[in-house]
Amino acid sequence: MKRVITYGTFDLLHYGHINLLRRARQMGDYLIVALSTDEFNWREKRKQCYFSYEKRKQLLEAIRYVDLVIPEENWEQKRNDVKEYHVDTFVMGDDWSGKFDFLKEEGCEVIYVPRTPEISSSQIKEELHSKKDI
Ligand code: C2G
Repeated sequence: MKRVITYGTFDLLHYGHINLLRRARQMGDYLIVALSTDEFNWREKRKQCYFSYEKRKQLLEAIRYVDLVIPEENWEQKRNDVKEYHVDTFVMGDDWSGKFDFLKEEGCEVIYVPRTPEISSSQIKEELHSKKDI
């Protein structure tokens, strides 16, 4: 069984996230999503999520491409995750291109896929906010 992993916040789930998850799942037989916790998002990315970790986890677990959701609590856990979950392939959008190549040292394939253009959780928030002001 080929095991794939990806990491992210996945707030305000949108079709860009779904494209990523579908493509990641198509690279293997089992997809693990390491979902950024609320604490990690705020401490490390200064991201205040609209949905809590539990709600974002619930949404991800409802997606046919996702087999397991685990918490992402720090930047350093990836190396250990790859070993602990016997991961064969690591996939991220290409906005992260090159950032995680060190995982190849663990015998893990590292693939960056093109981001879906013109959609992001922050863009959704901004556009909804500006509409509210009309
Ligand atoms: N993504 C995409 N296309 C978009 C938006 C996002 O392909 N239009 C991809 C991102 O490249 C990423 C995944 O969807 O691979 C999740 O995106 P975010 O939730 O924004 O994740 P991010 O905040 O980048 O956190 O340790 C890695 C970090 O946790 C990634």
